[in-house]
Amino acid sequence: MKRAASSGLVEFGIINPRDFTTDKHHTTDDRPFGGGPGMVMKAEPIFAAVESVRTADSHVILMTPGGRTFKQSDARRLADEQGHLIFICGHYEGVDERIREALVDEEISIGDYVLTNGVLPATVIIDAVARLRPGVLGGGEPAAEEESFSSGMLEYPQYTRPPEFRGMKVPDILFSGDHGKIAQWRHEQALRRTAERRSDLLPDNGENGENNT
Ligand code: 21W
Repeated sequence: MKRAASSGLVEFGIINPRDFTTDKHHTTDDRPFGGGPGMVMKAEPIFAAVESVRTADSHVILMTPGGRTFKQSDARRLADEQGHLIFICGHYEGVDERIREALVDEEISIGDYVLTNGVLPATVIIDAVARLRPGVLGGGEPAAEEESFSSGMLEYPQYTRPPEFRGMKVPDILFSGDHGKIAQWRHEQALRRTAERRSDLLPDNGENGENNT
């Protein structure tokens, strides 16, 4: 990401809602109306912060445990967005609902576990999206997307030198020079591995809507 930013392929910025407060103590959170535990992020500083950077075509994303779970298909969709992506990272118990109502285009979670805030989730998404932008991945690969996830399956087993390591041999087929057979073997391996570990990724599994391809 650092290299991509230095090369001008992507651009990152961070803004702090605290810098958009108007009170003496720079208050960004407050107690929930109706009572209950924890604190809620106030609407005004977040509106002011987002409005200081957004443009007509900005896409505003709220990182929240209650959002839709992030998928590779979302990474592709967000990489195709024309304007800036703006990530709101909540702290505390959540954000004032009016932020969702009037500021946010979509809500995203990265999975079913509890973190302290939305900063790591936003960084995960930024990485997944930025590497899909033209020129970012580099390294000669025509498509970083080509292999593992965009085919909708897990990776096939990969080997490099040496051909034997601590008695463990590289499968003979990979030295056969028969690229058709190698491709077929890799496909079988990927299929078997996917069926064993992640049958939810395979077609005909009903809930395949947010999978890859
Ligand atoms: C954790 C916020 C728990 C809120 C009403 C009253 C962003 C995240 C987060 C956090 C709660 C993501 C509630 C996966 C995550 C994030 C901080 C609970 C309950 N509702 N993806 N109290 N996991 N986490 N609020 O934790 O902001 S994306």
